[in-house]
Amino acid sequence: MSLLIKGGTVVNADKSQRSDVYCADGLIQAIGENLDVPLGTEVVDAGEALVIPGGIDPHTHMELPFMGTVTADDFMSGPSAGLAGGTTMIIDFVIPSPEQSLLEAWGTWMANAAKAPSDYSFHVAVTWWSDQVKEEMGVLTREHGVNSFKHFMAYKGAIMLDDEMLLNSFDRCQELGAMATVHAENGEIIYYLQKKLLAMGITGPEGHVQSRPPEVEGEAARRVITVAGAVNAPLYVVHCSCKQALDAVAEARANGQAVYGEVLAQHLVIDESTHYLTDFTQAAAHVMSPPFRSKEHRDALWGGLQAGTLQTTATDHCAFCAPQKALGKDDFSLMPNGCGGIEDRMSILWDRGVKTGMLTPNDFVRVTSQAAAEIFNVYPRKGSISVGADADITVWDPNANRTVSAKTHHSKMDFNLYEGETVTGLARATISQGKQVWDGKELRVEKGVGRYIPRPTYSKVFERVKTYGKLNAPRRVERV
Ligand code: URQ
Ligand code: ZN
Ligand code: ZN
Repeated sequence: MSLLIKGGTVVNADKSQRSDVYCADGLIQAIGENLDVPLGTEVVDAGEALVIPGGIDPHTHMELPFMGTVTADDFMSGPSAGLAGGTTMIIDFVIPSPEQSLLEAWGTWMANAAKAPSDYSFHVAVTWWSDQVKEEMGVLTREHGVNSFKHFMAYKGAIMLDDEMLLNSFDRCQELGAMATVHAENGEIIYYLQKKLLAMGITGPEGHVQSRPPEVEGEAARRVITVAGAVNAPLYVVHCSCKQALDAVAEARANGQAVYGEVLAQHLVIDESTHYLTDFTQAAAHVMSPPFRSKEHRDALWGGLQAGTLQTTATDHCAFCAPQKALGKDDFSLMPNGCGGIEDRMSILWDRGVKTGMLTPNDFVRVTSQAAAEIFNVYPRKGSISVGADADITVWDPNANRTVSAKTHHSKMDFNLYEGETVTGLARATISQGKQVWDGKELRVEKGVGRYIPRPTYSKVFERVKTYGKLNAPRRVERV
């Protein structure tokens, strides 16, 4: 199976060049002009389009059991929707129940993901703490290629961790050479405000956003950055949604701390007013955590992405349909939290970021693919158009446009955050493992050909944490 992408401009995060790309055996074999390729090689015409590394979405939840239901997209439909949008790899989450063996949960998620049509990997959530958890984290890094562990500071009474558990787990991450990642919202304040709002009779989706003001996210971000610094653990803050979280990440990075930030496409463009829509189904469809914010916050997030304070973009694709959201029809705190978006992330970033001049095409590649590959240590196998890299490639048409709709998207969700929006920039073709799986109109995916991608520990972020952090440089005084 060999394929030649002809006539395009190869765009990596560091440079762009007009080149053809020859793929065979699932790998990029040659990049250049007038390549000599075997007879029978399939040709994909990329004339005038950009040839970019397939998108990597470092934050998705396929088949996640959560808040009394299971997300609507499974490991076949979700990644297929991603392929139609130019995303060729996801990093999903194994989320054990408290007291559940991490290894047992690992086995469940690996079985679920076996149906995937494209490559995937897993962050593993630490949802409780014990010597067993500590031991299993070691097994997961040594034997299963896990190099990132997720921690939730929200969702009290479910998967929320306290500071002591965070310290234990972050210290273990540092010891193992693994990245600690975190959902930073103060779950105690949220829980308290939820009860107060419900007691006032505020039971609709508008209660969700009022129980999670940006200060609640900012406090958790600052606290978790301090916790990570105390044990010298590199930290990745997922779905930064507000100025307060962004400022916390920026300050930590300016202090030389190994802190990284992620922003979701939807947090860059969707407004908090969606939580106050009078149509319940529409308002409920927007319930995710952290909630959507005002323009001031969105402008700050765009600035953070431009400045490199935020390194990656993701979707947190956690799809619940209207009947599932209705579980919270009388009590917003029972409404399954999550929105979709895996198919639209790259078009949104191009339309609102590159077309408006906030991001260059090279930035676009960095924030949709390369940065995630580097941080989670699969670069340059993933996140680059380079000889020897996996042939996960998107032929990106910077001028074509499409109108987004749940009627035409490939997710199983009955709703689309960007419904009716016409966006410029789309995947004219998507290549996965050297095979064209999307041609701009049809998916040609094959169930189960996706591979689990192991991620080695000690990514380059660990080059910045060789010495102890400012908070705990150990020093001993010899006294006579
Ligand atoms: O918190 C998350 O990241 C998961 C449970 C998805 N839901 C959400 O509202 N972000
Ligand atoms: Zn989260
Ligand atoms: Zn999530």
